[in-house]
Amino acid sequence: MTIRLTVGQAIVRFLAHQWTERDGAEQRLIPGIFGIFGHGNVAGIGQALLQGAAHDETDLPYYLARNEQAMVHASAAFAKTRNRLQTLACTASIGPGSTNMVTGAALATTNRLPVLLLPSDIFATRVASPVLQELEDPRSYDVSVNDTLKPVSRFWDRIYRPEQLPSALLAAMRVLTDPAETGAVTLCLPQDVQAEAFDWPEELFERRVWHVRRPVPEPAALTRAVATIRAAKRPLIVAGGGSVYSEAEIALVELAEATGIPVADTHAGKGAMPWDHPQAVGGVGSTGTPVANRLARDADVVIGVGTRYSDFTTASRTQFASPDVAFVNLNVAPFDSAKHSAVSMVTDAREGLIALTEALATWGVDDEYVASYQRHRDAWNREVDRAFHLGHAPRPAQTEVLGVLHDVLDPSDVIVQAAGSLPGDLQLLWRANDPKSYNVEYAYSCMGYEIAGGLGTKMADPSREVFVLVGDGSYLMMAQEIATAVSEAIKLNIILIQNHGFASIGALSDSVGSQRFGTSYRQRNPDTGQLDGATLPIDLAANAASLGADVIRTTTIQDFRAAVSRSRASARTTVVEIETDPLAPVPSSESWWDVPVAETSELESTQAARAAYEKAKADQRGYLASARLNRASDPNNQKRDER
Ligand SMILES: Cc1ncc(C[n+]2csc(CCOP(=O)(O)OP(=O)(O)O)c2C)c(N)n1
Ligand SMILES: [Mg+2]
Repeated sequence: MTIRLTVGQAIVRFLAHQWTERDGAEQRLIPGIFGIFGHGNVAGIGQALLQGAAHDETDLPYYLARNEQAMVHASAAFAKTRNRLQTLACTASIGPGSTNMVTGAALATTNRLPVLLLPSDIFATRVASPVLQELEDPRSYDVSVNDTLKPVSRFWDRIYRPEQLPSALLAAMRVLTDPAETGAVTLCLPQDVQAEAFDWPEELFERRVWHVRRPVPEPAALTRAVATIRAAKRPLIVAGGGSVYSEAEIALVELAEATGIPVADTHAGKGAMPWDHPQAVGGVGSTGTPVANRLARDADVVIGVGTRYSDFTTASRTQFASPDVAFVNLNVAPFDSAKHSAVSMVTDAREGLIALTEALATWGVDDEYVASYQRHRDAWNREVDRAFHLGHAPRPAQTEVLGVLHDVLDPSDVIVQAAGSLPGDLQLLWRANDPKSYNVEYAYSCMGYEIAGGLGTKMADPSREVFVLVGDGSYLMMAQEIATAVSEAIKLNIILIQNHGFASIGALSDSVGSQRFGTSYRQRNPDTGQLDGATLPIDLAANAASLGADVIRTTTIQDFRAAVSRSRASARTTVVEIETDPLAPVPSSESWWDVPVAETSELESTQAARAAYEKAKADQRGYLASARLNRASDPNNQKRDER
């Protein structure tokens, strides 16, 4: 039996019948679709969505976004909240509508988050070429602007003929639902092909359940990992996003408690172990806590669980500083598992942790090691309390803003963030009780993710209050999804931190000798010819109000505290603005980040920064030593076995 449908109608019907299953629980893989219509998709996917909703009862709700980049961010945030078991699709028109999705796709792929992109494309028949928004590459008519989505997609295809669609759809679903391969998946849909009819085999539209695999470690890999860990005196676990997506929180705590090993985390792994667990030592790396960073500096074995070891995690390969440091990596992706010459366990995080706990049953670290990091941890927690209640004047410090949020928010409320000085402050100071309360996108650190990401987060879990933290720079880059939140009655709390420019890049600029050049929002000064005139007479709160949000302006921490409570209690999207001092002090991470400084310069500030840079750079490591060989000859191998 066949069913006659257009390509657009077939895609919509197919997507409505895709499910995922893990641990026996089934859920729709794609429970909705974002879009912005243009001539590329209005008559194709657009018609199919209308017909699906009106006549076929195809359950694929449509959400109208305001910017294509933002709709991909929202879908990525949705997928992150749903542990990659579900995501949203995005339909865009041809040309700019589609290229607007490139940044979103890159964000999804770097963060290992599934999103399904359906950019429209130029006519397959080419009879009317060049069409509106066609690139027209003189070297090849086979090139379109959608080719820019290739390097940022984990699967990319263009459907020139209806016959190609079934296999492309199946490949797309496989990549979306594979924990090791997942990321942006792109199916380019020429606008004529979207409207073309075809007789599809009925089975294409049957309910399909995609099992999300949990690979178990190879016994030999487990043996190697256990031997390496047993030889360790000062091991440290680094919990990354993989430990969250695999729902390995309990397994992580069990391994830590059974062995005494402390647990540090990355942005994506934050909250995998609750902050107040005595073995949780906070973020590690360039913006990590001094507790985790001191442990990292001395660690002899680093156990990476579902981490991609970004330069922020390794402090550009300086944080794990012991000369013979060995890595044991648990990762579902061989690509990540093999990093830093590790003893590699290609495994689902939860399965790998359970296997390690069992195999290490009689082993543990020395009591003195535990006592020492816990003493340091207690002192650090007092330091965080101090930063939360700094009393900085006349304008408050950003750390005090975080202090108020820490006091007022419910532990289950969600923080959404991505770029600026906030990710650093949050990784250093924020106390996450569970991983779903912390959605900081720090693989792509994309200004503009914040509000769009908040939207996707709230759509994925309406039961939690979502707090978007956004700097003035990032707000200016992408605030338009407030309109979407208002139209869909999706309630967001948006904390807008006004510090008149880039506090983050200003501090970075200072540290590399570039004197904060071009990092604050100022008018051009006729006397100097530079952007160092008066602060700008712009009103972002008024902008938010114009988009339909309720707005509360605050200047003092006391007012801010009351405003956050009011916003939280309100049913409507509310923006709370606070002006902060971008130069207020923040506790040190005792770490480094590799940002190259000009090797030759006429500026003294740059010369001084270069000297400091070269000194720090000397500590950079290759992490090339084979961990297994280093450990095999360790005389401590058996000593602590039966304690
Ligand atoms: C799309 C994008 N462009 C540029 C950057 C580089 N960048 C990182 S932080 C930042 C400034 C952010 O300013 P704001 O949102 O006001 O935060 P603040 O630094 O003041 O905390 C810039 C330009 C980025 N991360 N993303
Ligand atoms: Mg700013």
